[in-house]
Amino acid sequence: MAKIENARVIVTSPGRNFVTLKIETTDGVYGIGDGTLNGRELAVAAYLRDHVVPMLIGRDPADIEDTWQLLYKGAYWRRGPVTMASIAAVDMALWDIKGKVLGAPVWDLLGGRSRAATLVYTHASARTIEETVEQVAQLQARGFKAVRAQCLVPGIDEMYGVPRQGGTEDSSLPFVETGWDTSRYMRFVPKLFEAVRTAVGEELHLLHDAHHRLSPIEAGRLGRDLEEFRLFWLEDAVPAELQAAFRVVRQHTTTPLAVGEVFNNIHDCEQLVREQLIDYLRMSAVHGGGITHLRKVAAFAEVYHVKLGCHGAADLSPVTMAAAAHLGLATNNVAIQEYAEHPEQSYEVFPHHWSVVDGYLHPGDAPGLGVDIDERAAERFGYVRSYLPVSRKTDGAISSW
Ligand code: GCO
Ligand code: MG
Repeated sequence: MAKIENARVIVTSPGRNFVTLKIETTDGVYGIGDGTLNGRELAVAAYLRDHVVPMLIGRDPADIEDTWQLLYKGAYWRRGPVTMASIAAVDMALWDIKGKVLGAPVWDLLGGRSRAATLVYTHASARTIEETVEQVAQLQARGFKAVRAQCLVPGIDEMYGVPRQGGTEDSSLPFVETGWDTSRYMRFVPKLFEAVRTAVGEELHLLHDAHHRLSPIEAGRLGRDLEEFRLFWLEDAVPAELQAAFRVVRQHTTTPLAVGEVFNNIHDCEQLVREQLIDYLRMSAVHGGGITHLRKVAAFAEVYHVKLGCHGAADLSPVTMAAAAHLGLATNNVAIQEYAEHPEQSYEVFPHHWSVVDGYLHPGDAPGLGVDIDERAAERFGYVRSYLPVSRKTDGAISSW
């Protein structure tokens, strides 16, 4: 029986920070998993190094479910993004190892193909309606079938989803303070989608992310105002710590609703799914406890006609994108996958077999997850302390970013 001989945490910043766990076995096989938690990377690195790795040494890498249960129940302290991202890193690495040992891609181990490839959506984001429309049209011309549109609201200087003047959107110190004004936003977004829909026609799927900034009744109103533009989804309209809040939103609009990129456990969405308050669940493999847990979440959601459209921002590493590609191919109720291109240097650090072609994500046929880490390249990009922006309303009160 092979044993886990060694496990190492690699923190690297090829354009942005990524936390990767590399597990090596006595048979000379290794696997990698993503544990990146944007803005809190070192908490996961320490949790893994100081608490998880010592528990792994000597275990059979084949027993993925048992290891998952050990790390979840064995910690006594359950859930939470740091714990679940750490478990995810171990889980992905063990699936990677299992695939390599058996000579099969992970999608094959998960039950084989349930579709040809997974539909992806990518981002258009600009500072004016005209520029946003142009970007959406360019992405459509590049073959994307689904595009998320975000645009700066006139009267707000900087905000989520829009490139900052002279800088990247997030990850800086001192952290950026952006502004927020709900009334302006609510008046503006329907105008944005009217312009985009008129320009690109009926076929393209359009999405929008409200990034947790509305109250339930405001979200109901916005959803209703957007109905005529037939969005694929309105995302994170309301913070979902209070799952029952979505009852109000649901009562007021037929715009499909997506939520859950900050969820990390099946209990975070239990009521949302059971009461059919949402259409799409956004949990990802990295923040949702790995492939093992996300599969269970998908199976639970399938019973209630809820589909998966997993988080795939650039702060989720190319390793998580690999996990998403394998899950998407093998899981019937995966509807779409978010795809944001990573900084160029990160593909040097993480060579991979997954690809996005003509608007669809393919995992490739390599054994395991089909993604690697070039440790020498990783060493060239040291960790950079970074923070997500924060947001204040016009009266100075902190709001959700
Ligand atoms: C999305 C997300 C991201 C998050 C980011 C936080 O829909 O892609 O909202 O943009 O803000 O992943 O780290
Ligand atoms: Mg989002």
